[in-house]
Amino acid sequence: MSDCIFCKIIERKLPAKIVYEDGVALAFEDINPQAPVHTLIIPKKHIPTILDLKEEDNNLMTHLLTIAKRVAKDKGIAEKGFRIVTNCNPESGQAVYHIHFHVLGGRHMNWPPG
Ligand code: DGP
Repeated sequence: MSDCIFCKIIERKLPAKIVYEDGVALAFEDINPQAPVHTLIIPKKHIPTILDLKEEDNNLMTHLLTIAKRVAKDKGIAEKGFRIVTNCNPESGQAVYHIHFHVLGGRHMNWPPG
């Protein structure tokens, strides 16, 4: 989608520190990290929010979780603990309307989240 920041990162029209890529997904470092590890996992397919998912996207979303697991292991936070977050719509704080998982770790996570 032409005005989507994350689509521009996929197309290399915007720079990002990419840590993983395959045919359907991309992982890159968040520009405004909220923890020592803060990586975003996105599908290459433009899907605005969780509410827009279709049954045909089930495998894709599971694949994103597999990448999140891989990122957590690669960054050494898997055993200590980490958090996967996805925001949906304004009250959640969603700023970029291209589905993404935040992988956060490297510090103690509080609950409830802010
Ligand atoms: P959310 O609020 O859940 O939509 O999270 C969007 C995240 O995207 C936020 O943590 C900051 C990050 N972000 C926004 N613009 C850019 C960008 O241009 N590059 C990178 N690497 N991250 C971005």
